Formats: sequence, C-alpha cells, structure tokens
Amino acid sequence: MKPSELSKLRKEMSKVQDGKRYEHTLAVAYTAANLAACHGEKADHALVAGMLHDCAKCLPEKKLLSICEKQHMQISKEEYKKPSLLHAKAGSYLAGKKYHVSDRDILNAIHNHTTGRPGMSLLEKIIFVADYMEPGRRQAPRLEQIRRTAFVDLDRAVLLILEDTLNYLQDSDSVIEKTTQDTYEYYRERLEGGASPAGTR
Ligand code: DGI
Ligand code: FE
Ligand code: FE
Repeated sequence: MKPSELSKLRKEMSKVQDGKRYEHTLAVAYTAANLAACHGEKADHALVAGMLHDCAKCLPEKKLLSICEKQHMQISKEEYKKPSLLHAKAGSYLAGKKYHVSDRDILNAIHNHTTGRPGMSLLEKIIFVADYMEPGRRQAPRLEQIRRTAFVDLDRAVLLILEDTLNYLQDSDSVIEKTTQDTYEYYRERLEGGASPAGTR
C-alpha cells in the first residue's frame, strides 16, 4: 500500500461523505492505525479498512437494499426494517468493486463493523472498536473506560461496546440484529465463561 493510494482513498471519501462523516472516517482510520501498532496488526490494513468502513454510509436506503439484493446477499428481517444497517455489507462490496480492495480481512472488517461477529479477526476487532471510540465520539457512556481498555485488552473493549450498544438499543426500542446479540454472547462467554445475568437478553 503506497501512501499515494491511501491519499486517493481519502479524496474519494471526501467526495461521497458529508463533512461530519468524513471527519469521523479520518478519525477511525487513525485510531485504527494506533490500535494496530499496539496490538501487532498491519498499519496499512487498518488505515484502508478505517478509511473505507463507512464508504456506503451516505447512500440512500433504497440504494443499499438494491446493492445487497443484486449481490444476492442475505438480508435479515431486522435489516429490512432498518436498511441503514446494510451500509456495512454494501460498503464491503463497494470497497472491492469501486475502490479495488482485494484483501479478504479488510473486506470482512468493513462488512462486520456495525454488528461485529463471533470470532472476529484482529483487524475486524480493531475497526469495530475504533469506530466506536474515535475521539469525535462523545455520546456513549463508559467511553473513557473503553478507550483505555482498547489498548490493553481488545476483546474486553469489544465486550464493553456490545454491552452498551445492546443496552442503548433496548432502551430505544430499536430492532436488534441477531449478529449483534450473538457477538455479545460469544465475547461474554470467552471473557467471563458465561457467567451473566441469566436470561436477561
Ligand atoms: O456508521 P457509524 O454511525 O459510524 O457506526 P455503526 O456502523 O457502528 O452504526 C452505528 C449504529 O448502529 C449505532 O447507533 C448502533 C447501531 N447498531 C448496531 N447493531 C445494531 C444497531 N442498530 C440496530 N437497530 N440493531 C442492531 O443490531
Ligand atoms: Fe458504520
Ligand atoms: Fe463509522
């Protein structure tokens, strides 16, 4: 990955994203690069995945649905109810097709950045966490704790994020995608051996 290729992607993102989203994109890319340095991941993979993770975020819902349907991707009933969730899957497709990314791990990191998935790769976890903790994010609870934890115990940071996300979604009566729930349970099991407030979710 040459620096010129990254700067090309940056320019592309500035064209397809509004100002705030573009700021977020840059922040995710650089946060991911720092997490990569800390945890032993390739910096250029983190930068490219971070730069492209929301490349489909500003597309209309109809377009997201049509991209995913055309590619014969599985669309869950939750995704039909909330098509904006599809920006991750559609983004992964566009990263390959429009932005010429071929690395499977980078494409997966984009594909899974919203819900996570059980058994994420190091890069997938880095993007999932960077997306949530980049310095421009201010709303979420426990952000300070999550930011500190991310450099010490990445799996723990993933778990904290999923826990807070699910609480937020439940409180706001949002549809919960099965993968988000499954990912939470997978990391809870891994880190806490299943000890949990049984049957609460
Ligand atoms: O695209 P971003 O805003 O940078 O971040 P993102 O791709 O993680 O999307 C963030 C939103 O996605 C956040 O408000 C939580 C939400 N989300 C994650 N899992 C689910 C979900 N929303 C619903 N409705 N259901 C889910 O399972
Ligand atoms: Fe996103
Ligand atoms: Fe994002």
